Parts: sequence; C-alpha cells; structure tokens
Amino acid sequence: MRDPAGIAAAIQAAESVCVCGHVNPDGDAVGSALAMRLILMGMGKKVRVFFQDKIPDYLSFLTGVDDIRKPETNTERYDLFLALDSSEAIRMGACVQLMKCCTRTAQIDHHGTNPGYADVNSIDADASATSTLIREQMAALGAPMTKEIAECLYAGISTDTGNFSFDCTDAETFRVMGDLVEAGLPLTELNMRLFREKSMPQLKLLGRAIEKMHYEENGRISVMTLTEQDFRECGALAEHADMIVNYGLETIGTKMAMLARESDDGKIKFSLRARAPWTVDDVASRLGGGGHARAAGINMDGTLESTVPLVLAAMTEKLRNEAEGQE
Ligand SMILES: [Mn+2]
Repeated sequence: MRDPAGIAAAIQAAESVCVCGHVNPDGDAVGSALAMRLILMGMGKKVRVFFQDKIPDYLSFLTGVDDIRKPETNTERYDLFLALDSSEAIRMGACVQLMKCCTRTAQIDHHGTNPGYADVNSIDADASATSTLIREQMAALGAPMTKEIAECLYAGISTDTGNFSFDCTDAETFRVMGDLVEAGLPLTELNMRLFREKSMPQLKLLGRAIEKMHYEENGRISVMTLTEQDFRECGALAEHADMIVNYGLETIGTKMAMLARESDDGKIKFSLRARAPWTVDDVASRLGGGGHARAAGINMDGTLESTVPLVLAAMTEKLRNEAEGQE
C-alpha cells in the first residue's frame, strides 16, 4: 500500500538519511535514489547514497552520481534508512548491513513480491516505477521540482516503462512526465542518451545475441545466450546486456523471450520477458527469481547447458497452459 504521509513523517523526523538501492542497479533504482538525494538535500538533511555495484555508464549524466558510495566504506550512523526499488532486503546486497547503522527504516517500491521489510513501507505494484512514486512523495514533503530532479525521475520512469511502451505505463506516468517537462526536462537529448546511443561493444554484443538467437515452440519462445567469451570478443561489459532481452520479443509471433548469460559471479543470469496476456514472474519465482509479470529475472548456479533447459521447460509449460484458455 502507498504511504507517502508515513514516509514523509519518517523523513521529517530524521536529520540524516542513508539511501540505498538494489544490486545491478538500473535506471529506476539510481534515478529514484539520486532524486531523493536532491530532495533531502533541499530539505537541509544530511544524505548519503549507497549502492553495492557499479552505476552503469548510461546513467553517468545524472546529478550526484559521483557522490554514490560503496556500503563497505561507511563509518557513520543515520536516523533513517531509505530503501528504493528493492523488492527484498537482500536485493540490496551488502547495503543490507547499513540497516543496522540506522535508527529507523523505510522503503518506497513497486514490486508486487515485496514483503514490506522496513518499519515504514510505501509499496504499489501498479506504479510504473519507483521514480513515479517519488513525485507523490515530493508532494507529501512539499518539495519543489527542479530540472535536476526531473532528469533523475525521467531516467527511472522511462527505463522501467520500456520508453513508455510496457503495459505498466498508465495515466499517472504521463501526469508525472508532464511535471518533469514543465520543470525543463531536456527530453530529446536524454531520450537519445538512454534509448538510442550505444557504444560499439554494446552494438556488437546485441548483434552477437541476435545472431545466436533460436526459437522454440514454433517461434513462440525466443532464446538468446551469451557466454563470457562473447562478452570478451565484443569488448562488452555485463551492463551492455541489460536491454538485449527486449529484442527477443520483437519477432512476429514470439510470446516469451529469454536471455541467459554467464555473469562475473559465476552464476547464470536470466532475463525473461513476455507479451500480454502471458506472464513470466511466476516462472522466475518458481526457480528462485522474481520481478514483474512481463519482465522478470533469475540468477542460477550451474552452466548455460544445465540451466537453460530448466528455465525453458518452465516457460514452455506456462506457455502451453495459458495458451489453452487465452489464445
Ligand atoms: Mn523499478
């Protein structure tokens, strides 16, 4: 349930705030955290932002990105811990430890699987992004919109909605966007940065993934795999694979897409996507992952050879079962 008033009370009672987001940070986690940083600074609070993992290069233009710290460097205590876009406490990785350095905890999130692990929780699974919820939070705090905050929130909202195309994109999304544009958001420039421009290694990796793509179930499921060698040969980083799974859904007739990649931590990282009415969050949670109805992920121990068939079998079963009633 949304609780902007509860979060506002917790923030107002705090002099110092520790803001954290999830591992493998995306536009929404970083955008909402850096927006909160500016909002809290504007209120005269002492604020520190922590992420366990590196911030992707495509977000390097956001105000405050150089001020983000690693959790292990912290030596201070805070009045309030504020988790953003993190469906479970463990999704924050090493940042979870910082909860012990804070008197109270609060969180704002939009994942339906969130158990409400903080003292004060504001959660709405229907919100298009955590960054969308920050607009309402600003209203509850009486905080003014600025161009810099607008850029942070745009990064979160535009990436979580697939550039305003996923079915989570609702009227509230555009109402918030109206406020951001009014505050001077450089929409054309940032759209180019976030959705069009790619580095050469990133484009090469995308080409490699599409080249290797194969189809199952008469083309209704697409499967892409990337090995550590693929990343090396393309000169690509892990973050360059982030959006590739979406291309798997772009074949006419494809209902579900999988991208499986070898990751630096030795695990196999799965990204799953589905077209309505099909869903993949249940497939992910059955195998120890989670996420949204049509965009979910899993990290699995093993090799591509041992894990891809397991995930594919779960997707196939789901596709066949749902197809009976809905196609
Ligand atoms: Mn999000």
